[in-house]
Amino acid sequence: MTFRAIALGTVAALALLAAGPASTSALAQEVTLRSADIHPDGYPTVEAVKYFGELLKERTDGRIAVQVFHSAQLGQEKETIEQTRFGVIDLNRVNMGPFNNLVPATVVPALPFIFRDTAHMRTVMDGPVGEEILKSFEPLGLVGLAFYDSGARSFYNSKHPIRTLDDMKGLKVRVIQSDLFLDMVNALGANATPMPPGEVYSALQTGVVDGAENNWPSYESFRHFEVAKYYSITQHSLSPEVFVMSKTSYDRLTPEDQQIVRAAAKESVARMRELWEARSGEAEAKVRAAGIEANEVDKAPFVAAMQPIYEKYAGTPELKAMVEAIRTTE
Ligand code: BDP
Repeated sequence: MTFRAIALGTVAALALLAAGPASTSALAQEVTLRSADIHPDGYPTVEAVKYFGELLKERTDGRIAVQVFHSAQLGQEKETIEQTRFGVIDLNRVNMGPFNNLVPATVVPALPFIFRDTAHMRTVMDGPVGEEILKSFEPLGLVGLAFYDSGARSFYNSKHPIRTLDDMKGLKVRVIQSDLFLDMVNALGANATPMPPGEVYSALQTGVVDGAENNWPSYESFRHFEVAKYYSITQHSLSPEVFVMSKTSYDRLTPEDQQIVRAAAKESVARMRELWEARSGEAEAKVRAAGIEANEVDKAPFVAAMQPIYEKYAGTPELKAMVEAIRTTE
């Protein structure tokens, strides 16, 4: 035996001795799952995932914990999606939008005016269509766990209120990095510019873009209301949030723990809905008090202009059936 081999063997033996049999097995079982979110601490998605973590901890007697890295600490959504696919990040809360180019079925709930209202969206996402979409993440190396509310997305900009399609003409509008969002906005006559959310504030400030589109809580928490004061209530997309787990991380869990994870994620949905309702009202009140100008919009011309999107993005028999299933859901 060479000196090097003896030395290494000794180190290994000492390490085992130091750890002791009891603590070795406890260590082997304890895991902290790392979860990504671009939103700040306190935002409903961040709090819902923390709640999921509390449920996990409780139900596994502390063996499984969750740490939420909020405020894009782990990167912007496109990057964290990649890292979650390859198991570098265990969990991720992202909008459907950044998944649109990767998972065709995620396009459907993001389609313009597909849902009649939030209640309709919830019923659909809680039902068989939602289950089918959650399963569609598997080929990407992800386990779809749950959908979270994201309200309705509307346009805002620094130039003028949007009342008619004419007001969209030539407007430079930031969109999610998704071909669907790009085409949706171009179909209205604007010039869409895909960009990660973290770059939008300065793009609005410097005039690289004139506007963007988002729900009240994001408009408020990204502070876009400071640099784009015209908020026009088009509510063109109710694209929900999705909570996914890396398949690599999921496969490391026992079947029992996998069930605990799935159930806890589903249970966090109700908590998320309460948090969302409260935050939406607060965010809207806050930006209105800050002096933004909000206006209602006659949606009919917007609905008509966006029709071609359906053929292009949901033209396959499977996706057409999904659209039909949504339309006929009471
Ligand atoms: C927010 C979503 C977030 C998206 C962001 C965006 O919660 O996941 O990244 O919109 O517009 O509403 O990029």
